[in-house]
Amino acid sequence: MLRFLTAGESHGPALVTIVEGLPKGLDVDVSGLGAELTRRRHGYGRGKRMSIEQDEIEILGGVRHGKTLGSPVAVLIRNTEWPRWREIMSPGPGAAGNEVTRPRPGHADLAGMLKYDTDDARDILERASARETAARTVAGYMAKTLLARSGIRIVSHVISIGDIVAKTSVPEPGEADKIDADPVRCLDPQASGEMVEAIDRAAEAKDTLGGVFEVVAHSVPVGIGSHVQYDRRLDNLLAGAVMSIPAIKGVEIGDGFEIAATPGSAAHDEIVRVDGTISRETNRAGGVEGGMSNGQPIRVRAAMKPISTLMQPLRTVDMTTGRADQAVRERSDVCAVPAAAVVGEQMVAFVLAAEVLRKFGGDSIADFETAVVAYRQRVADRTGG
Ligand code: EPS
Repeated sequence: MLRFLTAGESHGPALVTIVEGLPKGLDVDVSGLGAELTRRRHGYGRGKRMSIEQDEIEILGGVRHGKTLGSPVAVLIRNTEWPRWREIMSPGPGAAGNEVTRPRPGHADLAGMLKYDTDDARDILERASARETAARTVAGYMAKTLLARSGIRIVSHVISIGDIVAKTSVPEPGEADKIDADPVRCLDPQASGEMVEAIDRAAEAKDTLGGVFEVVAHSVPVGIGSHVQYDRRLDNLLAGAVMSIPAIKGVEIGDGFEIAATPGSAAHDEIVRVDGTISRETNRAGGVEGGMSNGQPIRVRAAMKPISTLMQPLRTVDMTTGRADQAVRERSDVCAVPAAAVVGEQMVAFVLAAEVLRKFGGDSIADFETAVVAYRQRVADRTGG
């Protein structure tokens, strides 16, 4: 079973990721990890910290001479912000300061203060921070490396920011660099320019913006996931994993909500035979039918709410005085949809890696590859592919 855990606070000394269940012999190196972490820091609309911060990575276990050992892989990402927070966030004795007593509507602050019985929402928000997604990216990078060995490629792009909607088609893996080069990771140049302007306007108005991104997984073999139990359905696993990204409020697979308004005759992907090969002309289902991959590209979209830290704060109540007040202001991002799309890739990659490993097993990467190749061949023999 492939699994990962993360630990660490946003302004604590470091983040830690432990990934267990990877086969032996997978390439893992600090420069590859670093490049993936850099992709997540980019994107127009992010706060100052993202330009200051360098993700300092150290592999602590599970890797020898650039390859996994089959044992748990542990990775440390030092927070370069830590020296400024040494006293306030000290795991040992320290000095109080910068307490957050005025919870932000939309953030974990209030529910966390009540649940964990604290007057300082910093106890909550330091972990609820999007910083944690850097640690997830470590796990996602390893998942992607494994998926690449089975021919699966993942790409993401931004569909909308605020009310600006891109005119785009489903991106191919070969377009990944072009998407990364765009300031908002959008394939429609006109919409991209308008998104940047919308972010500038929001920043000026001391406001924030959300949006929608899409993650696409190419060349996923048919039959990943299963119809037999609710917790083995691939769409369940994908939706849950993507929904777990901070600030995500909606997830759809394929044409999702749009399909609900479409008659059955126009909602499905007819099965056709072209030059002897069984295939589909459309992909409304987003590559998943009956809880299993169907061999088409898997498309997962997510809606991100606007960031809840506002420079023009909303109304709240100070939890120490009980009086009406304004929510706390903290340095934050104006828009993090482009970065969230990169995190979406990580979560989709992790779910797919866990499910392909469940199907194909293998303690070594060679065993894994042999099983994948044999299965793909069997399916191709049946479908004429
Ligand atoms: C965040 C606020 C900002 C973001 C941070 C998430 O950090 P800071 O409070 O230090 O300015 O930059 O995102 C990250 C640090 C990251 O790595 O994604 C928040 O309040 O959630």
